[in-house]
Amino acid sequence: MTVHDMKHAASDSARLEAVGGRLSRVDGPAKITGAAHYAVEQQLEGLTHAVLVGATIAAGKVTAIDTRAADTAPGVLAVLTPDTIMELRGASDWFGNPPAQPTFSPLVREVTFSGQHVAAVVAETFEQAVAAVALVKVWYDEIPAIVDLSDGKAGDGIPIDAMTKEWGDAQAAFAAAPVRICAAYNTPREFQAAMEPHGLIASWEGDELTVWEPSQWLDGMARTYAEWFGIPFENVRLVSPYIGGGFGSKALALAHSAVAAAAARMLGRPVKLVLNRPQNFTSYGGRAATRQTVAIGADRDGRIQSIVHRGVNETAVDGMWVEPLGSVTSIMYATPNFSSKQNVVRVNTVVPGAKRAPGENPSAFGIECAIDELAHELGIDPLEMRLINYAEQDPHAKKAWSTRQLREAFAAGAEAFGWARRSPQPRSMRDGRQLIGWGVAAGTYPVRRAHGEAVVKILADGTVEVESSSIDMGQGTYTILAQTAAETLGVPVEQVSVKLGDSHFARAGVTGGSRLAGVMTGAVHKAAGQALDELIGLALSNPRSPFQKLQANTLQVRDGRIASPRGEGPDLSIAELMSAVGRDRIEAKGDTLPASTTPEERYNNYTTIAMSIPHTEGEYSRHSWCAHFVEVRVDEDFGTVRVSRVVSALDSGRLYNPKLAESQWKGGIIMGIGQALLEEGIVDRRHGRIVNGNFADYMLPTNADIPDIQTISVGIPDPHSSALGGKGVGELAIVGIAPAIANAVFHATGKRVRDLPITLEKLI
Ligand code: MCN
Ligand code: MOS
Repeated sequence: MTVHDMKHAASDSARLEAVGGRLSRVDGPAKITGAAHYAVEQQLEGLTHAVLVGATIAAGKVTAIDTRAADTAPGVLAVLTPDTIMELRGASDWFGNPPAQPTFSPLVREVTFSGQHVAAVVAETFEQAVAAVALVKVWYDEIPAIVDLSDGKAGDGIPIDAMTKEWGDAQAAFAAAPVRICAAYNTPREFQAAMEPHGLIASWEGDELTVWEPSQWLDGMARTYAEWFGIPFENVRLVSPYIGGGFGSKALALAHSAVAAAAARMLGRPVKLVLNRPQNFTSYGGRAATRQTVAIGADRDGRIQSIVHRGVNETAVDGMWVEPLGSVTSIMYATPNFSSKQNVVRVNTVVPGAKRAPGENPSAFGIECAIDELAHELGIDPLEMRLINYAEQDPHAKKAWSTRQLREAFAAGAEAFGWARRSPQPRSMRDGRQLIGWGVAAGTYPVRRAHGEAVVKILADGTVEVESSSIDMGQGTYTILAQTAAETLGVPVEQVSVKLGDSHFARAGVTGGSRLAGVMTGAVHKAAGQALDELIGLALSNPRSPFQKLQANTLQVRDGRIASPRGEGPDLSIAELMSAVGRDRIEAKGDTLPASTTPEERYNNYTTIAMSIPHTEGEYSRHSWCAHFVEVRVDEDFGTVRVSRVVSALDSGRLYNPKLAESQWKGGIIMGIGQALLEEGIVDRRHGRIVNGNFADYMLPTNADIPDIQTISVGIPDPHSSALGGKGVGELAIVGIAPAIANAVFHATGKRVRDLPITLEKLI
């Protein structure tokens, strides 16, 4: 090693622990060695096992349930039905709105979707419960169901007026435009498909409930459990130290959670209930199927005159999910005239839910394919087309962007990809039997902001603990919060331990909408700053402190040692100082809420999303941005599509940890490749069953499907988006990747596939 290398290595390792350093995941070793215990791996004395019985019809009534054989099967403790399970109180929704019904049964008599829970068996062992479930007989009175969006009976659906966005006169301007395109784009029902299935262990002691459950929102879910059972919020403890993926599906306490908690209450023993893989496709909602039409009118130079957009998504018969399809459409390009409206159609499904970038993801599929179609129509390069219509401000909110490095993203991505060498005509690039296609698309995700709270403790031995009820489902929360505390306090990162995933820690809001990193680095920075002030104050003023005689104004902590900034006087480790002044800990609780916040507002801030701060609040419109460049190779004879290269340039503002941000972006791109080419929930038209509800038939990308992916960060610190200048990372990169692939497939083949996934039969 040369001196230069050594210096380089030293400064690299110094940078690692700072915010912005490429520190590897601090939770990595625990996961690899198996030391990390996931929620349902808890070993509890007297643990019992519950297994659910799902409805085999999509609509109708349960007319009878025969539990006799199951009741007497070995090990069975209870067979629960709508008649025997305890009723629970209705709980408020995630906005904090009061419940629609005062009470409900977690097992249903009225069936509104296939797989809905109608009964459950609790037994001493899991195997006994599974065996007894097979003995439960259920009779139904089946009525016709509307199984999906394509069902003729579904009609046009219900308008969601709150989604309407309009300015100018879009219809007239479209009619008058010299160049027009109009097309329909469809996305199927898709699932989050997290590796770790949903499940929980519920355990009661008196009126206190402990739930070990993978969760993206401990405080929100604890509120729901408290309301279901009519017990104080403080009586519920949710524990979720590690999560094997959530992708939006683990933010709410669900019907199966209610069954397990009710069963545990009734039996007086802890109950474990884990959904099997097929149940993971029916017990909570994936991404709703969507249909959109996008009409764009432009002049002959490619300048957009009007966009008319209509969208519809499926929702449930007894629950409302709106997948905002106009979200990207309304902000990506400058247009003087715009109209976007959205409907929902009720179908017999579990209520759809959030899947990574709900709204933005399918929205981008519509507008980013449509802009490509317009470019082709006009003979303009699709990248040039996007620059011609670049929105210099938010066209909908009419506000300045806080930061928008999208032009930089287009430039950096095009350069790294070699876009200039693209031959414009479809089917004009090939390699033997393979048609080669190059496509581009943009993506965006709003900066969702909220308030957070954190506790930072400096202990007697100089180590630091950070506590928060926020979570890490693989994004890197443990790591970036360790970096934030280490940098703020001036201690080595190995001295910091981060504790997450316990609702009795300092409260945090939902981990959704890619907000947690911005919220929690801000809260930890604040709490650690308070702890540091207290430490320095103690060193300066405590009579037993060796610094007291120094008469200094301030001190600094570096590498875990405290000294005067000019280097005069003593130089102590934090542990030595703590021992000198006789303190065993310094503890600071920091939050980012205004001091005037009432306790009730504080509670609502963490247990509902009602107090989230709009991304267009004040003077600015805040979003992350990205540009994806994709190469596909299509076998001319077989129509098989392989993505052979992806280059994405992304603006997430300042990165707290580029290594982890890149990993997040790549994860999003990989999910986007799955969405473009593989993923589709297939519904049986007779009984509304998800027929491919397993990991063999619901196709997901594997390593062999994934090419080299290059990500380039083009972000700059954005002071309007978060305390430390970062914007959202987690969902950004899944936005725009499917249309980039669809556009590349068009370039390769001359065939425009507007229905995802792009499977071979649609190409030949
Ligand atoms: N990060 C960064 N610089 C920033 C912002 C973030 O380096 N300016 C990095 C950090 O490592 C941070 C991570 O990116 O931990 C994600 O930060 P953020 O964008 O704030 O997203 P959240 O922490 O709120 O995570 C939720 C987000 C969502 S909403 C979904 S859905 C999703 C996602 O993250 N689900 C995931 N990424 C996932 N990754 C994994 N492995 N598993 C999931 O279920
Ligand atoms: Mo993410 S879908 O907002 O949890």
